[in-house]
Amino acid sequence: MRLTRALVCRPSPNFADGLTEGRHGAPTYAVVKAQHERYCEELERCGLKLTRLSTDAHYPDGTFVEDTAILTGRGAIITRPGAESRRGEVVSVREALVELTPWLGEIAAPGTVDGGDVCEINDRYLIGISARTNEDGARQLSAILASNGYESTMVDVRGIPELLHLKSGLSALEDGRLVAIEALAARDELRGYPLVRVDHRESYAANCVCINGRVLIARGFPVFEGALVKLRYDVVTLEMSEFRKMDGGLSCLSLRL
Ligand code: CIR
Repeated sequence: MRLTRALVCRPSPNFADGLTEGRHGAPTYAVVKAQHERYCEELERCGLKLTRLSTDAHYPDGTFVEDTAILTGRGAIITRPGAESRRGEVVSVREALVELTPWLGEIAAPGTVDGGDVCEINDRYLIGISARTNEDGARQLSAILASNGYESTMVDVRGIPELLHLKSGLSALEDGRLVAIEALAARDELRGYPLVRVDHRESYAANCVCINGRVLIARGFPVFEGALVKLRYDVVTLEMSEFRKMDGGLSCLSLRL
């Protein structure tokens, strides 16, 4: 499906106050801004028109817009983020999506879902159960998807401590291949999909994004980049160091439709 638009949100000056396990040090705001601008330029180069949500200092994690909604080809679902500090982020996303999609579903309490736990491949949805997405939220999401004609499968990732979200270790490529870290590659739920496996030393790179024939990946992961090039993907690398420090990956910085 050709994508035409993306929602993004500039990082707030208090970006460093967001949630993080803190394994990679503290981000530098000037570099955060520059990396985000470069990311936005690349989305535009892929043919996407950007809707820029306004930055709100109440939500230092607000730049990770992907967690606030699930976009399908037919409509969208507003999530209820698992982290309480992030719940209010959905308000501005809902306002923007009302104009852009035919219908809006919603996850209700006590369910929680983060968009980072939802991976779409060929109109089927893999829904991660994680520290952020609970079983109730996953069941609600699955029911909304089913009533709109989409199948889904739950993937419990709570036993994989290095994963914040399912998509921290899994991405879908446009031709039906999945990119997966070793800890996910052997899972039954992924059986039948051709896989590009990501070596554990490069696991951060497994979160990547396909847009209109190009694959955007994090810079600095040569083995993974080489594997994609060998498979003839059109690869673009982006510096993501400052977002990684806040446990965010490439996909989390936009909602694409
Ligand atoms: C958080 O912990 O919620 C943010 N600091 C990072 C969220 C990253 N989102 C994503 O991977 N989908």
